[in-house]
Amino acid sequence: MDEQQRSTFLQSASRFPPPKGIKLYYGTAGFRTDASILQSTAFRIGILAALRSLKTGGAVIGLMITASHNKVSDNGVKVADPGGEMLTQDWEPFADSIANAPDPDSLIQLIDEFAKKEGIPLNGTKAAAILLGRDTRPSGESLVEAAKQGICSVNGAIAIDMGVVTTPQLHWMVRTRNKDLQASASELDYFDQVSTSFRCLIDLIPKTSYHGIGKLIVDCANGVGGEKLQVLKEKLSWLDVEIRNTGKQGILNEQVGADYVQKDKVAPQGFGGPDVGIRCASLDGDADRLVYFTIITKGNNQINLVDGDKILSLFALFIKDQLSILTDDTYEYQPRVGVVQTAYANGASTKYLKDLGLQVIFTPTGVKYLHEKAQEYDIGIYFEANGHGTILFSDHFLCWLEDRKSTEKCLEKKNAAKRLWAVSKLINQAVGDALSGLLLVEAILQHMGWSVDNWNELYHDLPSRQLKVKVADRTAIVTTNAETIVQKPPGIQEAITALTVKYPQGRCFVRPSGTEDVVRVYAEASTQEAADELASCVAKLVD
Ligand code: NG1
Ligand code: ZN
Repeated sequence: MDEQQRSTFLQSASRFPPPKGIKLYYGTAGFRTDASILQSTAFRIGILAALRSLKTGGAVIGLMITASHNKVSDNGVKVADPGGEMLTQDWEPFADSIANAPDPDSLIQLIDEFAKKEGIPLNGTKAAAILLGRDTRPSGESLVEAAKQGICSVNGAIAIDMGVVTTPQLHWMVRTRNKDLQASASELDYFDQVSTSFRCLIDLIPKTSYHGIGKLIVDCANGVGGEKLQVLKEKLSWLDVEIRNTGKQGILNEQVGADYVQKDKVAPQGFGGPDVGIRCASLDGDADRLVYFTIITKGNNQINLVDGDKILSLFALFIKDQLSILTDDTYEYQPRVGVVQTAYANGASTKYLKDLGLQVIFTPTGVKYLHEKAQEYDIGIYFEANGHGTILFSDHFLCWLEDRKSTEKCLEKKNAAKRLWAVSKLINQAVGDALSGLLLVEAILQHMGWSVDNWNELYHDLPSRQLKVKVADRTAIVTTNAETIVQKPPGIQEAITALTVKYPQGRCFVRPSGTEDVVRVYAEASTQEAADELASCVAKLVD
């Protein structure tokens, strides 16, 4: 690096000293911690994002400031790669080391060494572009400012601020700008694409089987999803949707949102007796997770949860149906369909998907792993039980589909091709997206003429329980086999297995969270009491 670049780094880095005595690391979904100690991280990851853009030949890179479903006082920093997917895992160690560099000199040394190793030009001869976005957290504005200063301290790099957006919108813009060379892919383009493809799916519903499916009420976690869903509602004025928890009154993620509803299995605030039986959905704070639910009875907040596994099952069923209209067993091209889950997937969902004849694969927690796996298929469908997931289509499959869509003579087959095409446009192929996912659920339910109860009856969840345990050092727990087996400390796995075998259909695992300072315990068994008991016994083991 030349003297001018070094002195720019020195000057700017000295304005963002790192917090003392705290080790930060790029976890399941980027850096995430109390917002008050993230300024230096946002600045430094701004630099990293610019280097990533230079390394990828000037591709647009995304930098999102969000802590998703965490409490409002937290925030986070994560990077989106050129395809809109999470930052390549190869760069995470570099992210960790620069976030923790104690002073500007050591930071510059790390950048210099890394740039040399990766062959990244730091002389300003190449351009780099970073799209910035943030959720509605009050701390977001100053963290975006810090990230901008990091980006602009790299020769040739520019920052483009997209303002308050959902996480998936930012990932979509990054992907679209790079992939379609649509240099200006904006939020408006996102809304246009999503609403047009949704309308297309609805128009393709055979008139004979069209049924109205009634009102949908959406809990927006008091986050960014509220204002964005409002835009979609205005574009799709005939869509019967009521939007609640938009953040005008309540607190972000506090007793609202997809994480709360899925983990605690209760209705969010703002929902109650009059909503019994109505189809409801919850987004999380940055609108990348989606779950559905119905309130069971007046007077309590008990719900029937329709989680990410069931969304996955609905999508998989629809895609399989459309594919079977398009191809039969004798057809020369058989698209490979893969379904990707994590150990948190309810065992009943895995059985349902396998019984459908689909290939089911498991990865560790975190969409970066699921996404990577799903990319290996012509159609890769992935979901975490918490409602984060999407569908990926290979370029090869989309070329084939485009051809079938235009050349097919049989109307039924042509329409199946058009439906799959519309799904590929509606679903956000960069990352799980609660808004586009919600529209796809709504379109499929309308297509099937299904109520939320019909959908929920696809299979019955095995009773399960999730607990969080605060421990002194969660990193002491090391797991293997897609996080289902504890390797360290010794003896724990044997004890978990000994407890689990006592319960019919028992399954249990523990792992350190990558986003919160806790160890998570998951247990499943044939009754709720058994699942609760197994989870609490295992929680005591790790405590
Ligand atoms: P951690 O905290 O590592 O369990 C949580 C979710 C992940 C993923 C990330 C990112 C569970 C059990 N874990 O990760 O699935 O969504 O947050 O938001 O829901
Ligand atoms: Zn989220």
